[in-house]
Amino acid sequence: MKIKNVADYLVHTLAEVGVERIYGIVGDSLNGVTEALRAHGGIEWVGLRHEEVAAFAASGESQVTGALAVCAGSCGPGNLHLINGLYDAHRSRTPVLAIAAHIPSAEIGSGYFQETHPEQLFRECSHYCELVSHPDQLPYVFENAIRAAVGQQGVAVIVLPGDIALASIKLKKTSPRASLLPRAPRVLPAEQELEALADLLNNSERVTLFAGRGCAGAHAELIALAEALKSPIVHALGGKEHVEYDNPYDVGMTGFIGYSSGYQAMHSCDTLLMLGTDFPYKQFMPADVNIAQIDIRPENLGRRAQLCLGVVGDIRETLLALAPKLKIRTQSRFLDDAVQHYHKTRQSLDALAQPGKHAVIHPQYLAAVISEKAAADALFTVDVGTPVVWAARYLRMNGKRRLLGSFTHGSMANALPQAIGIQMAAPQRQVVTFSGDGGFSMLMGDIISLKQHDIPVKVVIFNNGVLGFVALEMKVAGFVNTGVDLENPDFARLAQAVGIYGERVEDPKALPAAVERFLAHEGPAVLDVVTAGQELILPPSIHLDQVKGFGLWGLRAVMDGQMKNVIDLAKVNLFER
Ligand SMILES: Cc1ncc(C[n+]2csc(CCOP(=O)(O)OP(=O)(O)O)c2C)c(N)n1
Repeated sequence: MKIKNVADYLVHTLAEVGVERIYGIVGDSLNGVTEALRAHGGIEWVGLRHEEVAAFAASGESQVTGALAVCAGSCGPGNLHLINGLYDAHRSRTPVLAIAAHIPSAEIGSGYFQETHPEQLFRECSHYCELVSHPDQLPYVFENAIRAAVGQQGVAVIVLPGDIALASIKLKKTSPRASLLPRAPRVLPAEQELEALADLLNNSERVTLFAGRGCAGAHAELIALAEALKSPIVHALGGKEHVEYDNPYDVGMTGFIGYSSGYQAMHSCDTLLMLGTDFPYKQFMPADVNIAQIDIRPENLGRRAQLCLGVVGDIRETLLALAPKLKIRTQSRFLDDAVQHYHKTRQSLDALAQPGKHAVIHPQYLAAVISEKAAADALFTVDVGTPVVWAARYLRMNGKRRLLGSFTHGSMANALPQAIGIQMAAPQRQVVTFSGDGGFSMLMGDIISLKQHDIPVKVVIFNNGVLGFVALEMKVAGFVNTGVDLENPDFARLAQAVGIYGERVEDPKALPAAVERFLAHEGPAVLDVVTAGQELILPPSIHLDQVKGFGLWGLRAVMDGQMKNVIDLAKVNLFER
């Protein structure tokens, strides 16, 4: 390709770092870039129906490939629409480059048509965000952006006025790939830190491990640590896919959507070791135990609980170096009790995931059926709302499956857009969403993109006719439900109108066969499952101690002085079953 202008050079640089596609919506100010892509021919333009979807798609892609993904929007409102997906990508710490096309450079500051200031707007959701106002800023601005996104794992934004994109350029070569894509360093704590950590663990009677997404790639080392210390392992949601499988030390989750076994294991230990987790809810952290933390980011240490020791290190590297310093414990009473508690909790959770006696589909059952029938290496995305809860509790991970969501930013409507990017990057894998009816309908315009680009994502809609998570929050806080009802169309017929497979299920008996048909369909497909609206997140048999100490609504309600509400909700749940 002949490099004539800034846009050509941008495309050439992106191809050099292995970018295969750009998600976005075209526009006048982007014409230079789209024309350069057309002329180059090596990078696909994936035109979508909403720029937020483009940013989420790039985020989904980069989270499964680990490589840089790219999205683009035209000037003003075009790139402004990227912002929520970019926040999600940045807070998920995944490398995404956004090209924010801009108004003509000579008009900046004149109150021009569509004028915004993207370099200010995207500052907070990026590591690097710069305006290109002269071709001589290249190659540095492009290269700096790529290195920032990849090296610091997050978003970089290039703000590019349409006229500058078309400006001539003399540069012909970019820096080689090795200099553009910095690899993560090996980060190992200093020897004295490792000694201090080993001392603390060796001198504790009951150690609980609390694992987050920073444990990715450290499954074997974590299990070895639990074996040496005879420790239960609790996980935060972000740790589920990396920690829960093939794990005899697993005692489940904690947090607002967690359950009692996870909570108790963290409160009945004498030392809690946090590993690669930035779990946000301080109120679930024990106050009167020793807490140590290992994290690759120093700023994460101690920001959720008071630590007796904070250690900077990569989890796998640190655990490998720590292992020879640990005394192997033989006494496993604490572990056994925690595991037994988990098995009981698990039984009560699994009892809820049955077809039930009435003609209503419980979302737990739907989640369990999908988990059973999906491919062994399926890639799941889950919408914020109760779909996250059902996925957290009923999706079985195995080290090959992945579970992605908007777990840090907490945005609705993430599942379908992220699935688009994931499926584009992994066309041979089965990609399944757990979509809320609220979340799906927020960005559902892009099922048209599934048809247009033949992206075979499988969309499961938990159609409960309500913004369910918020409805529950309102009940627990003692508010009358307001603004939560959803009047939905038949989403299966909507999908059919778009030209893709759509099936609606209302009868629990029909569900397993419908799920099989839906998953076996080769192209994009929507399964609209009418689920029970009033579903509790708390198991149905509530004991006073559970309500007092454990479980989302129990804990919250006690904090809010709303015990009566919890008991009322439990009655609703029992009655409905
Ligand atoms: C963009 C955005 N808007 C609003 C919220 C607040 N919120 C969190 S969950 C939720 C309800 C989700 O409803 P739905 O997708 O129908 O799933 P459900 O909880 O009913 O299963 C809302 C409104 C949010 N997290 N993100």
